[in-house]
Amino acid sequence: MNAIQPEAAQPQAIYLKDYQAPAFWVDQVKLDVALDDHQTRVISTLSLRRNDQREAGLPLVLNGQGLTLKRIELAGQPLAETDYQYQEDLLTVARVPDQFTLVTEVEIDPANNTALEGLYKSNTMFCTQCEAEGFRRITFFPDRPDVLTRFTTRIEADQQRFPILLSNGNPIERGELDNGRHFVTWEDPFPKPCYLFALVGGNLQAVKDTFTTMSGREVALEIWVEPENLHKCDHAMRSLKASMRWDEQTYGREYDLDIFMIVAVNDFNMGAMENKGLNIFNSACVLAEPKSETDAAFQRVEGVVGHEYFHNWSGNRVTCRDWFQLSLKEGFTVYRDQSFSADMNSAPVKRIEDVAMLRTAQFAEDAGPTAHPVRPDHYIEINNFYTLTIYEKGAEVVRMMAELLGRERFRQATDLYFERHDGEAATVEDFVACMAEVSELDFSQFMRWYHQAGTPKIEASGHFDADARTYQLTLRQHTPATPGQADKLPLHIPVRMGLVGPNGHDLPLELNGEQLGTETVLHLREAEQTFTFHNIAAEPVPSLLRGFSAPVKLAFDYSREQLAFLMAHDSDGFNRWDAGQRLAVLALQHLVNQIQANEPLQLDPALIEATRTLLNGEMTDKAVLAEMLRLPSEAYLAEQYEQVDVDAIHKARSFARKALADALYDDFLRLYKVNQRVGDYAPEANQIAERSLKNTCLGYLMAREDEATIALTQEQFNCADNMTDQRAALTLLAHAEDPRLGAEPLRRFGESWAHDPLVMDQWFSLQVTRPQADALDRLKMLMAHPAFSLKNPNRVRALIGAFVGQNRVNFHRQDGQGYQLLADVVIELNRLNPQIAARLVIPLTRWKRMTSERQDMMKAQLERIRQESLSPDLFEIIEKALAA
Ligand code: B3K
Ligand code: ZN
Repeated sequence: MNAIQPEAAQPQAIYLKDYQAPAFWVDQVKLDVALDDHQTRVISTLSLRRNDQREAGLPLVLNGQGLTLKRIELAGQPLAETDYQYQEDLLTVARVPDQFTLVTEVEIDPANNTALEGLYKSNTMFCTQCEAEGFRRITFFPDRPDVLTRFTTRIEADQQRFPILLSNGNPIERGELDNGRHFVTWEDPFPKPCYLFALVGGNLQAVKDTFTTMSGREVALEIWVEPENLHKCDHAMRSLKASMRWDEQTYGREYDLDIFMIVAVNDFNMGAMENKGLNIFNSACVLAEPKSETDAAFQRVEGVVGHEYFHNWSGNRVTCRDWFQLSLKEGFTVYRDQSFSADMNSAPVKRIEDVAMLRTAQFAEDAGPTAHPVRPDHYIEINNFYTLTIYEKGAEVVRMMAELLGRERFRQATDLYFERHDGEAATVEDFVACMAEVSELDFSQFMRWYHQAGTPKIEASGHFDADARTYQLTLRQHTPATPGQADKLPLHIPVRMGLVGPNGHDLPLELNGEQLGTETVLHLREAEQTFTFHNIAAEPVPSLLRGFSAPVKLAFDYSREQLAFLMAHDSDGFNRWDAGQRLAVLALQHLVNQIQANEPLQLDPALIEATRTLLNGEMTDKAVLAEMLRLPSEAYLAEQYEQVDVDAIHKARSFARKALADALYDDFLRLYKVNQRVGDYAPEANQIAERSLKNTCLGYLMAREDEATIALTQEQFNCADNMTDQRAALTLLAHAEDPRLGAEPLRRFGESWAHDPLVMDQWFSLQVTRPQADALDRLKMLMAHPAFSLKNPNRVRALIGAFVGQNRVNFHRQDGQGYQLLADVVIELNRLNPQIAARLVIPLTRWKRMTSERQDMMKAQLERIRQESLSPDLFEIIEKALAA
């Protein structure tokens, strides 16, 4: 009774406009899962009921992928083979009553599931990943988010190998069976879509705690890990409790079940998953301990624990009607986790980091062949749409609405949304309707943010009229064409701004006879709009898009003096940083020009002076200072060009680092020394800031590779009592031009951490991000390392992902070997793990931005991949890349 699989047909697109409500509801599902490595048996009992909103007499159609069907019974009677059909991943029963019970028994093979979707094995444990469409790999079901069902799950397994058996909700029964097996039954009182189902079986241990909710209920908190990781859970537990309190205080959201569990697994496609009451995490996003994890890892854990916890309301209690609405839960939840992290740490730095990421990676997505709107209108493989556009740009869209409403009304609007749609599957329109209702604002033009892909560009210009005492600010907006969307309409863009007067203070703003204080939000709605400010005595410097109030590219022809002035005086911390970035971009672009013209290189003295001022200034926020000292990344610089010269950009940036270090050696050294901590390590904001500043300084000093700095770096590597400092030093040694500097430390480090996969991921990464020409050879060597496996996504990301994404000069080697290696890996991963393959290939799809010889080599590799029998994931991406 195996599925009949026809010859691979071309994968078809699904359209938002074709949405129809489900033909059947599932009031209840009882699952009975008998775990076995290769022959797991799943018996499901579905209580089905016809949706009376749909046409009469529709057949029952259930999803099911790769299932071996053993038994099927309708209303207690076995179905004859002529009564149903199982083909092309669909089980169809033509004639069914209006209400009935369907029992199916299937067999699946978790140990051979390398796609890591559905039920699979990671090390010695069983776990699941069902979002978006993994549940159909476990049993037959209407696998769509608008079918909400009550789940009861009985799990049985060998007691010795799998003493811990977990699922969603509360445990209601457990017992021992013959043959050394046992079972536990879980019941989830909240109806949920099947993508939130989870199941875990393993030899796990837990760190336990409790949380008392705002209404006084006690919730049991458990973090389940393999025994060797028990000492790495404290930070996640602290973060969980902080998240729970924060969501009560900030959004009035209380946790609903009596137990909340997190499980750490080593093999995971994404960061984590918000399954109801049973979050499953990539171990890299939950485990953290000072000796083995860096400050960045601690912050990642806090952010991801928060994100998944916040989904309990934004995603689980109110879920999505269909996958086109993905940003409804993801954009909103990212906005929530960003605000949470901002409250827990340095808020300006959090904003700077988020924007830096958006402006490099998301803007690049917007400008490439896979560009799509925050709410796409079609897709082939939904897993390809867990993108920066859905998540990060989606969060920016929510942030703009929060900005438009103001804190209090935004809270009223989210209260209304949670209350009105609790227990429902909602749409983006439902969410925006709550914003509109509470604020009485018109969001119809704003909705274009959800429909139009691409990064809008605002060209701003100013005109000061001394006689009339006016300052005219003209804003022109334009969104470039993206695949499938040639013409764009003007968006409603909130532009937060101020005018900085010659004394460095914000001027009072008078617009259309209205006094607006010293800062205001301009509403740009037309393609071009001019705003005239009155009573302006002297020429101001405009500070535009404060706090990055909209996800756009803003161009204004600032002079270097104006940028240095804003760097020093802008009252908006974000724009002070941004002015510094703009100044650095100008200086680096100038170097790129010199390189391309074969001229001698000279770094803009204005950048040196601005940096000197920073190093000697009064800035108290060390975390912001560290950010301000950081030069724009090569990826961000690349974004400034239509046609990217990777080698020139790399050379320019390296030259600038060295030039700054030469000119400001004493200042960097002094700051490095001043920021040596006394006392015990703690992953708390002040210390994190200090380490970040110290290691940024050391990074500059090491650009010189002089003896004194080498000694300093070696000492830091040898004596550090925490991974942040140790890894910073190791990276500098391993990236040094002289390969001998890194050799011994790398060997020692690799040996002492061989037992810890998360640290080994770092060890792999920092070797292949080495900018020198031997990086590709090292990559090949490391791929042959016994600890490397294409089956582990973290390892693949640590090695191949890091090389491709963070080592631009070497990925884009002139001989094309970087491209070839990526294509080789992608072809292999296409068979093993299509999701990871489709993600990894993205840099190759951005060929259009490269110079022509590189374009040809990149396209040749894409063509080579296309020759394979492709998964829908890869098919969709490759087709888009080659159609561009
Ligand atoms: N919702 C999950 C992502 C699932 C990915 C499916 N391919 C994690 C998150 O965003 O919280
Ligand atoms: Zn999420």
